[in-house]
Amino acid sequence: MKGIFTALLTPFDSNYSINEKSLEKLVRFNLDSGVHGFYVGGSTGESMLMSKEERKRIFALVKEYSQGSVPLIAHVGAISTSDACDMALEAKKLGYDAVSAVAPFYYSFPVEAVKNYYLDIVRCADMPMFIYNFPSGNGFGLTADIAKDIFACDSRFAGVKHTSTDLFALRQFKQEIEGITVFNGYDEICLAGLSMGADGAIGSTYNFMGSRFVKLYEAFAAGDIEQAQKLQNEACEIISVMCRYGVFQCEKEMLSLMGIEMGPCRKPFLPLSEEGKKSMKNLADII
Ligand code: MN9
Repeated sequence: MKGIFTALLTPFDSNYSINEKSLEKLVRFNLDSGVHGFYVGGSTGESMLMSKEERKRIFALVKEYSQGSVPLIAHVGAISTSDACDMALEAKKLGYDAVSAVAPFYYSFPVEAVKNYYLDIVRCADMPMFIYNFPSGNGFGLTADIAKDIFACDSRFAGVKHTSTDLFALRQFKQEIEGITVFNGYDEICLAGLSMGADGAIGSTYNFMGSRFVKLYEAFAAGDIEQAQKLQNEACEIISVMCRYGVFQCEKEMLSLMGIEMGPCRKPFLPLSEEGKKSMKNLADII
């Protein structure tokens, strides 16, 4: 697995229920834009604000809508090992290609507990596993030493989704763990991640600008750094504005303007401000 993977958003209707029609459109739109795979039910998909049953439903819908055309990674991370295992079993049953999980959070679990959590999931899922490293989101930072220790326990550990600006750590994962696949996690440093050895990138802004990042990925692979930088720099300008008003809310607004009704983010996310909506309108004209 490599290339540009969209971390799929979850469209909701005005009652905050999953909007299945829009999800189908979103999957189709992304396939048309050429992305190489989907990361389903991650942070971007608001999975932490959804029930286990809803998360499983999303897995099933995306599997159905994408019709086997690209690899699918199911994010099953949860605070509880048994919930994560339960969702991993479902992903396996549905024919997903891999699972991924953020470290368990809230109780500041010691490293040994985090390690056991990952081992439990990979054993019950019996499929390739990508550790989701998101230190600023959940307080647990994966180091190359910890990763090496975990990966040595089971050959089904496939890689890391590295949502961190620490690109030295990304390099160390690649350097110290043979055969590992690393996905860059912050879209605003996609090119930097690739240049440090990332095999691809998983991100939220690919929902609406997947084709731009596919071009960036291809330009980088072809050694056209100038073109890759141009595409990254323009993307950074767009992402800067989105960060100001709330990334997921802005992405949903942008897609709604593009014709895919995405609805609001679930509470406690704030609704997008009027100023944010205006900015998205202006951006939509130049994207
Ligand atoms: O999945 C996303 N990570 C989070 C990756 O949202 C935590 C990124 O795509 C960011 O949304 C994006 C904006 O900061 O890079």
